[in-house]
Amino acid sequence: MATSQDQLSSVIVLMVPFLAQSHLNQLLQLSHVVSSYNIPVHYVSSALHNSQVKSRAPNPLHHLAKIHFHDFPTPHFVSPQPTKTASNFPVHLMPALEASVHLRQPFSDLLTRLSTTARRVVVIHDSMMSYVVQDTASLAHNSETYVFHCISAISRVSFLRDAVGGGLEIGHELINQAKIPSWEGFLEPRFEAFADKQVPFMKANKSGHLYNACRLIESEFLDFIFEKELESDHNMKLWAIGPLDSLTIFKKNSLNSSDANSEKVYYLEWLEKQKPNSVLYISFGTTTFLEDGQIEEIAIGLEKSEVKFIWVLRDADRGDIFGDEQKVRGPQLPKWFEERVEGKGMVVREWVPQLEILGHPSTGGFMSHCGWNSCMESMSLGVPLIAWPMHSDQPMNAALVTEFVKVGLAVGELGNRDELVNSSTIEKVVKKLMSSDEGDEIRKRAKELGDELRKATAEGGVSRMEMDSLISHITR
Ligand SMILES: *[C@@H]1O[C@H](CO)[C@@H](O)[C@H](O)[C@H]1NC(C)=O
Ligand SMILES: *[C@@H]1O[C@H](CO)[C@@H](O)[C@H](O)[C@H]1NC(C)=O
Ligand SMILES: CC(=O)N[C@H]1CO[C@H](CO)[C@@H](O)[C@@H]1O
Repeated sequence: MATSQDQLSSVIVLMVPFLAQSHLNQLLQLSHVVSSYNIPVHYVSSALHNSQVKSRAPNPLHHLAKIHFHDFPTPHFVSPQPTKTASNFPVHLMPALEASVHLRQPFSDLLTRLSTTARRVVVIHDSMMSYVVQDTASLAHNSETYVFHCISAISRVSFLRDAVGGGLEIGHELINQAKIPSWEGFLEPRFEAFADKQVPFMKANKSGHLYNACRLIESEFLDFIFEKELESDHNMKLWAIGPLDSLTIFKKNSLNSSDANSEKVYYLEWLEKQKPNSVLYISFGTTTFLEDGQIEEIAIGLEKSEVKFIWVLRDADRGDIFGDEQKVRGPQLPKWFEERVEGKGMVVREWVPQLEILGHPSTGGFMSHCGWNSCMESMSLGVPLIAWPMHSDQPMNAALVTEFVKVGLAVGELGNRDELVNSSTIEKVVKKLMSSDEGDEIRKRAKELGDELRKATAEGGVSRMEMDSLISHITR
């Protein structure tokens, strides 16, 4: 087979995501953006996780066809049921996350093969996949490697501050503020051990860093991070390419499921009938485990608030989301609940198109665990949040939303994770956001931010310019 001159003069991109839903999703979104510039994109993961990210993609399917998925096997891993942990971190996912190290050899083989077909191979990998891509520079001399950071800039700042011990060396007023939470206590040792395995391979042979963060929201935090990166290597290339969410990547209309499938799902149909801004959307993402007692407090609080709602109530993901175990129990609601709230609210137990719910005019608030994807989607769609962070970077995202950007309310004080959040706390915060003047003010700010973010990602906006700059650099 002859390799044409065209192919050799080209640039191809290999995306290497970490094997957790929120990470898989972000690099898939970046894949869509990069491929929209007519650059071939290869998405490299385990067969299981490729199926997972495709099955949950909110994007029209024909877009997925433009991306080359490479499905690699991983050894069998156990897929235990989620449980309550002291940190709230989903330790039950660790066997699946740890299986990622087995992608080192298949990735190397693929890289070696593809590097002969292009002028330049650009590897963009999750920071948690540094171990897997460690051989890139030695295997492919025409390669460049970029680290993709899936967390907000404020979370990264908190991490850097923790690393120097409580801000000792950081002579920066903003960064030392107590209202930026520390990561301390929000991870588990087993995950920290996994992250430590990445550290030796995080810095060497990297051409740059990409942050899924936006100057409009986090400019001071980004300045701080970029300054630190340039101090240690003044040639480092840095971009803030966020918000990378599907709304900003595809036109809103093409996310409208009624186009593809004329029968609207029941909860969207119900949403259609509600007043503007009257419905609270509740979802705690794919890694939150709630005890039955906590679910009951939420149920009582919601009923007492008399606010309309759509509550997505699902078990946390197992390591293998397609395994039979995933379907076993499901979270338990109090028996009385669904009958008593009939007409007032909906409990949904399936995977939902979150953007369609958030983008609907009837939706006026989002009670969220504050995963970074959820925060960006809510901010992009101008929906204010009730922040109920659980673990990892979620407390920092919650602080960003409530204390800095001021488009949300906190459900309560952090740090009381052994106690349940009681129904009266939930009732109060729900009423405050959904039916008070203060709530209306916050909603107004959220709408304005949504408008600005839409401009940022349109032609000439700050985020679009960063993306254009990244693309022209890798194709130079
Ligand atoms: C979705 O598409 C349907 C049919 O094309 C249209 O009637 C409806 O207004 C659209 N909804 C949104 C939110 O864009
Ligand atoms: C609910 O929790 C809040 C905050 O911890 C506390 O101040 C309040 O007294 C509790 N209310 C009830 C009824 O237990
Ligand atoms: C091929 C290449 O550039 N390898 C380099 C990767 O980084 C290590 C550590 O800095 C260098 O020793 C290698 O030469």
